[in-house]
Amino acid sequence: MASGALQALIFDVDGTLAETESAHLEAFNRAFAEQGMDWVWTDEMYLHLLDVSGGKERILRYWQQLDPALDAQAVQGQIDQIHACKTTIYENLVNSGRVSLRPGVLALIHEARQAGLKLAIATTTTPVNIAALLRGPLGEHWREHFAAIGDAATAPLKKPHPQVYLQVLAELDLPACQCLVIEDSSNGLRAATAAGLATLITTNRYTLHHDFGDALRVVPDLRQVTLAQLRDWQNSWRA
Ligand code: XBP
Ligand code: MG
Repeated sequence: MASGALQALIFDVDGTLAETESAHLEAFNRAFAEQGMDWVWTDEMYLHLLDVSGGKERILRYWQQLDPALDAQAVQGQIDQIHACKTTIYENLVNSGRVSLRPGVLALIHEARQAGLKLAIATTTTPVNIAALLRGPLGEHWREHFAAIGDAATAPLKKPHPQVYLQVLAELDLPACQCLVIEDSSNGLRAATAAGLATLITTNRYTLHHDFGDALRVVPDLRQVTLAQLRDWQNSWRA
């Protein structure tokens, strides 16, 4: 196998494997109500709040916008409680069939596995959310499809920090030049690029306006994207 040949695909989760953010938004608002907060995030607000990766970090940023004098440490316990409530609601929404994989995702996962590539996940979301999303389309043994998973539990420094991508590269035991990332957001692109990784962007309504200048390519979704196409793009990027 040529030294730089494509050996692994690394998938982001939210917005990439599936368009999850409207379900996340509903879960945040229902958690606020259950926790007695009079907050309601509109879709427009959430479009901007998504500039902050990580649900807990997003709640803190919003609270600090409401109260610039907020003592972040003093409210961290309450944020953790709100976020735990949100995660339970989100998991139930996904388990109820609210979210499906984006077009082309499952086909590419199967094609890559059949071609002997390693698959990995690098996300800022919470581990239970990954399981809830993938158990349906990939079955109970969904975890076996992935040689490495980096998430909010393994990488506390959230995108655009490269920590989760550096962790996944180490776990894959592959150089960045033999891997390709599939992402949806500028934070994700920045994190992957900082880890030396070529990144294909699949856009969605929450990220269409983002700066994707450093992307290998930008496509609307994976419907027209084959493994051969990814190899070509990755070879051109390495050249
Ligand atoms: C997107 C995120 C996550 C989700 C919410 O993750 O930034 O925070 O919006 O999930 P990805 P949590 O890196 O997969 O695009 O509330 O579990 O953080
Ligand atoms: Mg994403």
